[in-house]
Amino acid sequence: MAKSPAPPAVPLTNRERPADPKPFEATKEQLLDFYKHMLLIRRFEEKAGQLYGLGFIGGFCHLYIGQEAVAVGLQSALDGDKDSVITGYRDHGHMLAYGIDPKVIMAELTGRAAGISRGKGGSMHMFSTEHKFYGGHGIVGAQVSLGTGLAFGHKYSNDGGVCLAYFGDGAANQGQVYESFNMAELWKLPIIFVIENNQYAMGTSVNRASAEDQLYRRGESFRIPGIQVDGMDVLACRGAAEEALAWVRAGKGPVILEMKTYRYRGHSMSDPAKYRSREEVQGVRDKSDPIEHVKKLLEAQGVGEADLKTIEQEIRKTVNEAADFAESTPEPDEAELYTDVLVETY
Ligand SMILES: Cc1ncc(C[n+]2csc(CCOP(=O)(O)OP(=O)(O)O)c2C)c(N)n1
Ligand SMILES: [Mg+2]
Repeated sequence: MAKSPAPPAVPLTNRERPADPKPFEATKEQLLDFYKHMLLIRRFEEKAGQLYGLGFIGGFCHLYIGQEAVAVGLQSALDGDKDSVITGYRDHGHMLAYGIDPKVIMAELTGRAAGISRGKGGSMHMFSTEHKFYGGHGIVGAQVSLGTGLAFGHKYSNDGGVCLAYFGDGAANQGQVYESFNMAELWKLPIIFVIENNQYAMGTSVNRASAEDQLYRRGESFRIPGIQVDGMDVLACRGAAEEALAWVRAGKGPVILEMKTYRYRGHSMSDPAKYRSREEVQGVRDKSDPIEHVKKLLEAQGVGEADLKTIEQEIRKTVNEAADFAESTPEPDEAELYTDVLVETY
């Protein structure tokens, strides 16, 4: 017998969804704060790239240059006492956005005892439980399930917190992401799924790898609303965070934020970057650099060249001090090989 046609799906537009975000109306002080944080991430990452080249940093190292507005804009909206964050291996910027001391982050990169994971995690495995920052993960997509667990924890203990789980456009094609979406919506978990769509997963562009490349729609079959955001504009990022947080805090379940961004550097320090042209990268830098954008807004608000230069000098000094510290502070004691190792079952 022929099947009767399925009833038409309720279009998502008829369901309640978060309000369309507006650009955040920042005061001059807030704008300066965004600028300083983004510039710190940029200069820190440039220095990390240099230290890698000099052999001070071993293993993998993924830089966040170009994506600064995402972490700074979103995390500036969080409640530091309650909310949690989890991300993948491109994690230095997310830590700096919290205001964590650049020295302990750089010392982690160089594998020193003073590093934030005591030199045993390196670039991809940084944690700060003090800030409710749960890493730093090298398995693509794993942080989405772990983040869903963090959100379950927030709900279970009724602590009012929201989890911000960042992942990439490549990770968005991982199976566990969709198992997580299902549980998160089913149980109305307090989580914002942040897809940092920097257009590439290693050397594969999002259009080449994704049947649905409008990634904010990836939650449709789970009834999770999605919002596409200009991830090169820190005010748009903050504005989107405000709407997403209001929705999630009201107990309405998860939201997906697709942040349209771009990474200027290779996937990692060992990427030959043969899959895109220099012109493509330069074009984005020239047209939509997130730091230049805020610099122009500050200039329009009367912040002079001299003030901007002073900020730049201060940040360079901070980063140089972090690098000096990371090069000279001691490596972990050999006995550390036997600490933080799980030997029991649990
Ligand atoms: C489960 C798993 N598969 C493959 C890899 C290898 N790998 C590391 S990063 C990466 C690309 C991920 O790209 P994306 O999610 O877009 O994040 P981005 O690097 O752009 O931040 C791949 C395939 C991995 N680490 N884990
Ligand atoms: Mg990517």
